[in-house]
Amino acid sequence: GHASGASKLASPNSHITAELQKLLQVYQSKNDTWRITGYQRAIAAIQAHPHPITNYQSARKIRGVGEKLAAKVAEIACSGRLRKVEEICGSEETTTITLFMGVWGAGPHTSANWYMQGFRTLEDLRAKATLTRHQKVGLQLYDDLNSRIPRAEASQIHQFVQQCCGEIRTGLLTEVCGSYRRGRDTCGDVDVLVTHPDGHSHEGVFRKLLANMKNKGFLTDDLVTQEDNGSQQKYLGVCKLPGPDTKHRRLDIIVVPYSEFAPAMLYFTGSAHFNRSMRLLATKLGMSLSEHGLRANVVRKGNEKLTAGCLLETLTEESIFRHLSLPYQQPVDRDH
Ligand code: DCP
Ligand code: MG
Ligand code: MN
Repeated sequence: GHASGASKLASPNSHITAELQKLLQVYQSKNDTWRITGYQRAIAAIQAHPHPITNYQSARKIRGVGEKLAAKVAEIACSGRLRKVEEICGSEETTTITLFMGVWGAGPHTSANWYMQGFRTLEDLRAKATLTRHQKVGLQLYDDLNSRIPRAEASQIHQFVQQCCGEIRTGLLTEVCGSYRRGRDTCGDVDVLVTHPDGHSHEGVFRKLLANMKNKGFLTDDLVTQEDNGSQQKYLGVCKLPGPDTKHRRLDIIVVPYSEFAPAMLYFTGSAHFNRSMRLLATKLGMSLSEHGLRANVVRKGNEKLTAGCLLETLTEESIFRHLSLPYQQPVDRDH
């Protein structure tokens, strides 16, 4: 029913999983696959647990939580934190790998490798590391790209994109999604969705829009130029508003057909964690949710889909919640 569905999205144990997530990140940076799998499984199970976990016994009852993990869960439940997290997260290795992970395009694997090669500073990377094109951009713009974007500036960036849209075609619809739409005061990047309500005039917009924004000097670097995703197109890049004192900012743009507007907006608004919960719920109901749409009567064998199911009509975000028997959640309530 409604209540049980909603409780799956807002876990009473998120303070516990948040702390375990930090340990998971450490293990990811070390490529400790055994622990990574164990932690991911346990975190998912704790997140799905409908009741607050307050002691060792109740933690131990959860599938995937063994003795050692249950002791950690109990410590967090009791003291609000984990001593082990503080020890490890303060080490030189972790601090350095975290620094390296701030280079756009460098994940935990690459960062750990750089550490193993003896690099300790961004200077070391500049001078000695083998860098991809993305990582060069990420390193060059390290400070800019690692500073949060104030909400007002994110809005200006959106307006700039909107104006560029207006110059190439009338009637294009743009929405800022991501953390901005969830009401955050600052954003990591700006996520702009572009579509056209007539159902077909979004076609050809992607290339024209990028060309227009490049002409203006607004787009300064491409990270992922064109990621075709079915009928949707995605751009990841760097922009800079006109003026001497403006910073380089990460900008993501997706152009989608109007028929996929609502599921695309739901996806692009996130949070990523909210999306995972919602997709998991859809799966449990024999449906399948993606940025393209919601499908019903999907038959699965394990993780494999045996039938594609049938596409449900999803003209609005509200309709997607309704199909899943969930009460509607405003974007600000999806920020977890
Ligand atoms: N998204 C997702 N799964 C991912 C990455 C992204 O579902 N692995 C979706 C949900 C995100 C949205 O795309 O909210 C935008 O991605 P961002 O990386 O821009 O994340 P946010 O906008 O949520 O946060 P930030 O302020 O860091 O940009
Ligand atoms: Mg974002
Ligand atoms: Mn983004």
